[in-house]
Amino acid sequence: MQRKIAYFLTLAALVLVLSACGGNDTKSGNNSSASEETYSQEVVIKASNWEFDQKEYALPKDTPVKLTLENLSGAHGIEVVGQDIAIRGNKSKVITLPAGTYEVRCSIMCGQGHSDMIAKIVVS
Ligand SMILES: [Cu+2]
Repeated sequence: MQRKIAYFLTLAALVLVLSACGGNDTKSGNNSSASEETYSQEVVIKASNWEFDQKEYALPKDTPVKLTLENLSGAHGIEVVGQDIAIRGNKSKVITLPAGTYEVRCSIMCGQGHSDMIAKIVVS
């Protein structure tokens, strides 16, 4: 009888240890994805048919910034010319740029005004 109790206690302890490990795994996973999302500010670019809400967007240099594209009308994307930065649809991306002026264009063929959808990102 005592052996059976000892067996169950061991089993219970094992289950506790295993579930604790599982919990830690999930936590560390969350932490690492959170650190990738660390940024100092968010810049929202609003796109509609067929323009961006601003001609220029100011960003701080060498600083992670969350760049968000919001489609108010139509389906648009953005690409930063000469950089490996592209966002399609209503999404965000954390980017870091050195000082400079960058051209932003719509990256989705969205209709007659597509080629007019150009803005600047000024990083300083
Ligand atoms: Cu377009």
